[in-house]
Amino acid sequence: MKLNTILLTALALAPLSAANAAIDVNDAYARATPPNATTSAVFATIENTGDETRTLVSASSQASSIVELHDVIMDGDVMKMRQVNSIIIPAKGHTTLKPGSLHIMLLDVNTPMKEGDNINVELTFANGEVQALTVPVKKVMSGMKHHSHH
Ligand SMILES: [Cu+2]
Repeated sequence: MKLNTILLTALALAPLSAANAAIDVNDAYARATPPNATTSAVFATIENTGDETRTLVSASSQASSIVELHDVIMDGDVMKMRQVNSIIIPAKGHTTLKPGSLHIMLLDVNTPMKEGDNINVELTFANGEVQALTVPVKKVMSGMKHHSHH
């Protein structure tokens, strides 16, 4: 009864972890890179429908060999980005990554990211869960003061 053996093996390998889909990532987008720029950022609303706090501990992308979690702080009148070790998503709540606030920083973009492109982003949580995303690239105002060059 070889067929039965194969069927049982397939059943045993079926995923048991479908219940942990507590993280929903909505409205994700990445900032298109200006000419000659090698940095970009990814923004999204990360929703936690579960009963336990989730902690985002790292992110990665094929679009950039260096990816960091960043926050923006005010240093006097100056907005500064700084790396953070983790981003908390409260139970039954959400955390918004947006310009001028928390974001996923791409620090070594190897190929220019143009509006209409998609990049892959993987989010790793403290419990080992990995969320793979396909993120569209959009043109975004920087959120910080900038001057036009004329
Ligand atoms: Cu940053």
